[in-house]
Amino acid sequence: MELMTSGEFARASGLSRKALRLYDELGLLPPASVDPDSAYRFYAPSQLEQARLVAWLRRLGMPLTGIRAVSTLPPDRAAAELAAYWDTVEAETAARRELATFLIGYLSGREVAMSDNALTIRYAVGSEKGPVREDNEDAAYAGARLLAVADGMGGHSAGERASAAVIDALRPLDTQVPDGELLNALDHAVRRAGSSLRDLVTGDPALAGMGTTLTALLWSGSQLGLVHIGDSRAYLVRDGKVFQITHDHTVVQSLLDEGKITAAEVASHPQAMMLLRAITGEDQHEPDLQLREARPGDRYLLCSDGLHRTAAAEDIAQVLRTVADPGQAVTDLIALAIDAGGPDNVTCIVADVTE
Ligand SMILES: [Mn+2]
Repeated sequence: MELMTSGEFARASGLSRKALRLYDELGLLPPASVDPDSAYRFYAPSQLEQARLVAWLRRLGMPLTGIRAVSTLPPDRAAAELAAYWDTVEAETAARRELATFLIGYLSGREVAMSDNALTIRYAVGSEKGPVREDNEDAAYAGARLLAVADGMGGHSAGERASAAVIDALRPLDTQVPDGELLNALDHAVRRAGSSLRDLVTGDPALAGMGTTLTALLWSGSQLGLVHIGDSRAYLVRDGKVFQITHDHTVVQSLLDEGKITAAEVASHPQAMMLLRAITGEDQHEPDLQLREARPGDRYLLCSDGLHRTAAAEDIAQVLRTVADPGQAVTDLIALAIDAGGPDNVTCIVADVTE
């Protein structure tokens, strides 16, 4: 068989000699022979088809390892490999398109339309200072895709500023977040919230010691991301049963978990109010993150400790099970806390999942 010089082969294949040298270096198209003295490269005419295919696959953007595999296969198997490669590209592109659309909405603060055959939520929110406290340090947000409760602490308005800053950091998430990104988006928002509290303390050292809890739910399709830090709570009502789905980050809860105190001793414990984790201006505490499946008929309650420390668990459950309208349920829950003396601010969000 007559070999072709690299110049002849370049002309016949429509590729430059530079490209042929590159393909050789990359192991995509080794020459049929190389002169040991001159290092000139020679190609077989039977390599022309492979050379043209390599050039096409490069234009397609296929990675080198894929090109190496496909370009040496018989045509029917090469076609099948290529089809499989392209399916992967389209799936990845669809996921990236969703992520890009979300980021455009997130950064611009504008809702960007995406296909959404999701479940929707019917929600209501309420927050009361109560008769004892001078200020309301709780903050809440309720929107079509995001529900959040934050309970600030720090005194002299610092608690109010902490809870408000954290809600502000969460608010841009009330847009369509791709379901694969729910927990990333929540984690990112909590880190942003921590940074904004650090900035507040740097700007005004009198705010040192400020902090806040955060319990928030973020929806996408039928998936639900939950972020939680501190002693606000989330409950799920499903099939008539009430489940607490967050774990308090408190000293007493960990003593209870370790069996060192009993449930009856929790309320009267001297460290009953002390948090182990919160979003603060000083330390970066890790939030709990959970991914959950939402079902039509589910009901969620988010509340600050002003409800669950003050009202009896069975009374809260009774309202959640029997009061169908979310707005009325919020009113009734807040009334439970106020009727019990309302020693703390009380904030509730009730959300029903519907088709
Ligand atoms: Mn509170």
